[in-house]
Amino acid sequence: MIVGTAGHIDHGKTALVRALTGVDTDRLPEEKRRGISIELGYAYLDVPGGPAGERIAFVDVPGHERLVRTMLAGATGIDFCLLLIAADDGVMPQTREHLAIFSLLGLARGLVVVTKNDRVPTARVAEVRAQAVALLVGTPLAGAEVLEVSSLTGAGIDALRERLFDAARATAQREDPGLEFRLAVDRVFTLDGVGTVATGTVHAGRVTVGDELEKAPSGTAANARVRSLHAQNRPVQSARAGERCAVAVAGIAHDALVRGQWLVARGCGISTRRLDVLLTLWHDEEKPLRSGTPVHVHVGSADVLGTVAILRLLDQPAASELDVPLGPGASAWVQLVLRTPIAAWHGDRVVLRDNAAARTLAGGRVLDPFAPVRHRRTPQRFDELAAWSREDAASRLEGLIAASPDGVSVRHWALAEGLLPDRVPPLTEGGVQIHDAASGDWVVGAGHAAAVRRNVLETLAAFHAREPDALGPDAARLRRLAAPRLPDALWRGMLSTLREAGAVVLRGAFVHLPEHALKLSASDERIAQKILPLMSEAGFEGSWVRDLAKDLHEQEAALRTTLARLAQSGSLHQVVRDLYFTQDCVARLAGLARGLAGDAEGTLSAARFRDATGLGRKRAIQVLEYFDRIGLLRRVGDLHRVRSDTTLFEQGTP
Ligand SMILES: Nc1nc2c(ncn2[C@@H]2O[C@H](COP(=O)(O)OP(=O)(O)O)[C@@H](O)[C@H]2O)c(=O)[nH]1
Ligand SMILES: [Mg+2]
Repeated sequence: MIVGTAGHIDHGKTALVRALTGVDTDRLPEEKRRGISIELGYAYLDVPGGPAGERIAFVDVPGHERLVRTMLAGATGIDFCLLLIAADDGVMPQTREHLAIFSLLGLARGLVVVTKNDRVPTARVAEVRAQAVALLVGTPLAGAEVLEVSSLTGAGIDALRERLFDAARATAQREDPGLEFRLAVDRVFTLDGVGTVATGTVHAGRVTVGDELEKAPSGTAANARVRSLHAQNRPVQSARAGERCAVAVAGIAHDALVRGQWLVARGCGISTRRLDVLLTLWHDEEKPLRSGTPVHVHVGSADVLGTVAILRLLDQPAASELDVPLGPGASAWVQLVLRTPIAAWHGDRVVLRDNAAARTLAGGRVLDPFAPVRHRRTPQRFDELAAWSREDAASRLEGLIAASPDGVSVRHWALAEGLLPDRVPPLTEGGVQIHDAASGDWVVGAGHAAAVRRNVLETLAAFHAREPDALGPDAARLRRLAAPRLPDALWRGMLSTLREAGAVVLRGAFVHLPEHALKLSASDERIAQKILPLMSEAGFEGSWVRDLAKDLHEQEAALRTTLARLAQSGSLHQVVRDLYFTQDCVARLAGLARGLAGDAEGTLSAARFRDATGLGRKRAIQVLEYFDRIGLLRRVGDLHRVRSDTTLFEQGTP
């Protein structure tokens, strides 16, 4: 269990930790000289009779109003708070502010301790006690026990220690929700012979010596291996959520890691600049909070600047207009838009302070760390946020699948939760699951998948009715018509599911309903029989209508009509006017283009294509432009890329 102190400067926080543990947490020379705490201090206490080795960690925070930022870096992740009030002074500004912070962090476990009771008459202690009880009203700590102590005489210290032991025993029995490891870094230093050491609170999961970790926010991907560990100030093989931990890491220089960053299980690092959170404005705050307000955002041990965008006030169903402010004590879904990227996960606590870092305004918890830039106030998005608000992970995923017509990326969701994608709970609700090599698993709810299928089939039917002489739209066009917002991987998956089920037919670039087949006349068939061998001989060069007419002794105009029909039926391709290629030849050219554009460079120039095919420059360009037109390639400046959404000429596609 981690216990945090709270309270105004000079109210005896450091003295109390010393009385409880024997440790003076004011270690810095400046702290000694000025007699105040500047940095976070740590002390530990063994719990008798608890599970083997159970220990309490104390995080002693500075009380100075200028040091609330430091206080916050130590406050997130604690389990239990000791709110101190000196009997002589009574309630003071940072008593209120620290209480606000712990309340906004959602902390409901704690005690009030009236200190320095050796200094005042009993009547005064009773007065301060009454002040404390009144102060807690309306906070999660309302009704918490109030104890009286003197760190000078030791009165009341044993009783307080016993209370803490009881709380620690209860904490140790809590269940592990199965999240991956993450530690909010609050200090980094180097030790001779050990290297880089980062200390912080383990917010989730477990870590063991030898584990592979990474730094978050990710970006400058720095990988690390755990050399050795201390948990609650003792060398250990393994540490877990709710412990103060020092991790010696190999692979990260000490200056590459700072307070505010995280060490996380390999594969769990994220980086985000938009958080959708459930936010509550502190009930004692005088002014309402408006969209556009610049704020300090505290998450984990990080403090970054950002702005608030109110998405929707809660408990006020009608009010979703943009300019309705959040009143004191009220809650809302808001988006925090950050100036610098941070790492944050679902469920993480957030505290907002004003722009000048002088006042604590609001607090809440992260719903979705990958908040969208657009469509952030739509009914669908509100359904998603309602799903994110559910109690357990499996039910959140189910809710998201139900709320998202365009499917859910399981990898993305798992990252947001702080899970590895392969640890995702089994899905109970039926849905279409699609695996994509690049982006992992996707799920579309059964109802939404059926709607996409219906849409594709109806779009095709309408297309055939409108253009009976065309084979069908190409796959890229069909997607724009039928499912424009569906992610690439899902579109490809849905289309091949439809093909495998025989609901649609793919021919080269084109998609059509199985019952829609172009009728070729007997003379078309006869001509087709004769031209195919000639065209195969022509290979990558293609065949001109005029030359074919000459070779076959056919009328050029009649042959032109026949070839156009054969192209519509998908057995030939007209690359430029009057120049035709066989399906087989185009498939081979497409294979080359895919191969070349899929290599290290990722793009394809006309020159490389010319060299690979042996074509002249002009023809090579014509073929590439044809591939752009039918949606296999996309032109980027002078180069071409394979479109990520295309299924054209993939292996196994006719
Ligand atoms: N008489 C008396 N003095 C105390 C007590 N607790 C702390 N002090 C004194 O109050 C001053 C501030 O204490 P400190 O623990 O540094 O306060 P902090 O700023 O809240 O950490 C020090 O001079 C302490 O010796 C107490 O219970 N009784
Ligand atoms: Mg102190």
